Amino acid sequence: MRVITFGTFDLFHVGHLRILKRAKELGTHLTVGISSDSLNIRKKAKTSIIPQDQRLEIVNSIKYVDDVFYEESMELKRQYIVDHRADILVMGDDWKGRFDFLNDVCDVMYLPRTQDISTSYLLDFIVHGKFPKE
Ligand code: C2G
Repeated sequence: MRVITFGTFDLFHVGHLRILKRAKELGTHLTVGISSDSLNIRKKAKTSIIPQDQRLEIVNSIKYVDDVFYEESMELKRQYIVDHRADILVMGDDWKGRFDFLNDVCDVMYLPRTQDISTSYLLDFIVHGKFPKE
């Protein structure tokens, strides 16, 4: 089974690593679409800290990952799934329900996020010296 997932993977942390591990365990081949810098600005009105070529290089070196490409547009998800012959789309449950419309081309699964770590938490810690929950 071929699995595909998408993400920015900015300030790569263990939450990112674990979703890639769990995604790979659902099949035998994992493709990862790395949100391009321009997509991030459109999607989150945010510039990622780590540029796209470095984010791609990091994710591509993870042992669970077989293939990477740049996700240039949210609207192209169906095309990416078909082009990469994916049987399963995996997303974190922060996206729950948002990609159900793609279940005519693949199984759509949402996995629980790792608690208490995220790029925003890290940034908050760097900027304010504490995690949001403290
Ligand atoms: N993630 C996680 N646990 C965390 C943080 C992130 O499981 N604590 C997961 C997210 O749910 C996502 C993946 O790690 O599946 C990448 O996270 P982001 O870089 O924040 O991805 P995002 O910008 O939401 O991009 O087309 C959709 C997107 O490109 C998803």
